[in-house]
Amino acid sequence: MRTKLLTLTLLPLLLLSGCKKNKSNIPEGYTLFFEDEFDGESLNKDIWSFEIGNGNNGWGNSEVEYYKEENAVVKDGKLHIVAKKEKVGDFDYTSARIKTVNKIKFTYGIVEARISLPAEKAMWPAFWMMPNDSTYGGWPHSGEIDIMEANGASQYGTSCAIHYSLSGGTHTYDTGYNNMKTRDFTSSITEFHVYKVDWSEDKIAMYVDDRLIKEFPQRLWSTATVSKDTNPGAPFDKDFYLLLNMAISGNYVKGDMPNGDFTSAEMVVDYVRVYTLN
Ligand SMILES: [Ca+2]
Repeated sequence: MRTKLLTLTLLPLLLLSGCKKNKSNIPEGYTLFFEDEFDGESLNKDIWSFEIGNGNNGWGNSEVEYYKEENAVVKDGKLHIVAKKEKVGDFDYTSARIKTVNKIKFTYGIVEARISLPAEKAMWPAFWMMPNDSTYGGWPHSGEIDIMEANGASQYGTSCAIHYSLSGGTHTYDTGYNNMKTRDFTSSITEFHVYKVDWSEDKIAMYVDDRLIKEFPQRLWSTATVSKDTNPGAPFDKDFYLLLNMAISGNYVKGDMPNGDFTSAEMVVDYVRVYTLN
């Protein structure tokens, strides 16, 4: 029901933001549920909310940036998430992190974004999804879907992952790695690629430029708070929302810090689109 209401609310927005561009690309059997082409002059706050600051212990990951609104810039039809050497309080770096919590949320669908990433040490850009209501409990019990993460020091690699909990309560995750060099790509993460998840009751499949990187079947995942027998799709059977951010340093890049001459780096997002099943 919630999904239907949201679709109706978004209809004028979809018309305005130009579904003309990609109508022919809608996967068969799917409907365009949401898109942001970043055609305006600022971030649409009916869609996105900002996260500000450094969270708790660097957002739980020992990240060193301070997130600000000013570091998310919309221009030339694209969103630029700018990581900078810039002092704010005790922090030496700034960046941006945005999310659609309580605004764009859905269960199952195809989610994709066209993104270019900086090949810059200590940068940790990500396109991911978190549970809107955490029905199964706090992280990791309600799950996390990482469509794309990258370590800026690795110019040809991105990864994808799902996080969840085992019956005893332990956090666990499964990952897939995309090496652009060994997959016939001639380009690096700095060029635009489409990062995509096909999320259904049966599987979560991750793609880069329509090449399958990893498929996570339902039998893999679980949550400690409900039985697999009664809730086989849990925790990935509830509404999730979208996030885009670029962290600096942190666990994923093994605590790497930017080079001494680092000034700024950009993660550029051309569009984000969500298709849901008819
Ligand atoms: Ca665009």
